[in-house]
Amino acid sequence: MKNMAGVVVVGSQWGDEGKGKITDYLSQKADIVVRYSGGNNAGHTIVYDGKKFALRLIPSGIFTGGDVVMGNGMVINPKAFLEEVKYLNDAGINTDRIHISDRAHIILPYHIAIDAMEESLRGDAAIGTTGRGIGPAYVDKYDRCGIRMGDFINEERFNKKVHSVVAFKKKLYPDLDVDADALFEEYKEYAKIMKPLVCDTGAYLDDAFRDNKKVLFEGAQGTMLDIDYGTYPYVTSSNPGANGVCSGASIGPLYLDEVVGIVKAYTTRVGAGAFPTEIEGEMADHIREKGHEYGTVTKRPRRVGWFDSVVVNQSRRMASLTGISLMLLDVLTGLPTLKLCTAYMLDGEEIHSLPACIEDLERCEPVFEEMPGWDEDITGVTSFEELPVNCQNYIRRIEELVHCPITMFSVGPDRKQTIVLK
Ligand code: 2SA
Ligand code: MG
Repeated sequence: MKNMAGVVVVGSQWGDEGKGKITDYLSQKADIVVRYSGGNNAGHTIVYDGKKFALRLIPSGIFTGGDVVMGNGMVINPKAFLEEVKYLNDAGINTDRIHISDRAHIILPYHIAIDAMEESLRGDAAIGTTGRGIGPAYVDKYDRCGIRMGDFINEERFNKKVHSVVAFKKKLYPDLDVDADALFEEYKEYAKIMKPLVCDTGAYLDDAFRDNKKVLFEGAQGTMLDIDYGTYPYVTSSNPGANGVCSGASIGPLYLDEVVGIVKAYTTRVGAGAFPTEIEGEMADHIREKGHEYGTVTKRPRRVGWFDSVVVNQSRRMASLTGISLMLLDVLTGLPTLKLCTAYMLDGEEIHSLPACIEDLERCEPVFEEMPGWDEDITGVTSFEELPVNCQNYIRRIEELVHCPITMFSVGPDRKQTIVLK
């Protein structure tokens, strides 16, 4: 982080690139850390004080002592939020510094029920959602029947809204089993606890920027899960990339100075959907085990593939990445040959960006280039120069393919294992 005001950290593949780690690292220099999209479908793993923490909703910056903001672009499950607060408080971490947007939408049990119903109705075409009610909560937002934090913390308004929305939903989904009275009774108690944290976070951030505060925006998931430019329909229901920051935090684009793309040295995805560089069998199992590639929230095994520069290049374009942090390099140690996807072949033509239609993406054949791997243990290196030459070459080749400098790389979970390139 240079002399910046706003820095964005975004996942530049399908999520789980290690954003939590880099946000935690960069947030040491930030006054405020903001989440602007998604909800408890995210899973950010952070090692703090030698202990491993998994966060779903609360920004990773909670560990560094600054303020954290949960922006209007988020969908927040109050119950899950309070569980996470308790989890942090039990570990001695203060959570009074959380600011929740009065415009953020809440997730209620009927969203979770609808998520499950829709996934089972989709059968073979199921998206493989995290089952947290994310999609249905965003549907309500855009259908203009969502309940926002500002309404939620006003008992009378919440009571009125929850009854009218539940009645509306029951007409749309006659099988929906939800009791508005019971729901109100339970959730009004959560609202009371959350009320002191709720404010106009857009105004709060504007004041902070004008006060020359340093603000870090923490993306959730990854750009390939973007509702507009991701691998639709196998995406999440928001704009998790840098493109979501302005709308999801209600700030203008000129406050953003740097966008750091978090990129794995290979590729993973959870859930269904096209994945051109996917590998299966022993090699995939090896990478999955070595990289602990299991969902933070759902524990689902992640699908594994080779590095895909078409994906990262598209993410670079969507987010105007100013630098890349290359993660989990150590996982590739010991592999004799590494493959890098440089383009796709579709109907006999070489293409360099993802086709819009999922059926076409499914037909794409990756064009691979091979590079020799390295055997040396790299988990203790402290500079680029200490890396084995084959590893250096791998990094340099990725830079060329994605047209973006690699400014950091990571060789293990510890803060010390994040190396900044000079
Ligand atoms: P949803 O629940 O509606 O957002 O699911 C839609 C798609 O988005 C994918 N998705 C994710 N992909 C990777 N990581 C995510 N977060 C958790 C983690 C996932 C977990 O960090 O490990 O624990 O399983 C995440 N959240 C959503 C999802 O797989 C669907 O493809
Ligand atoms: Mg994750």
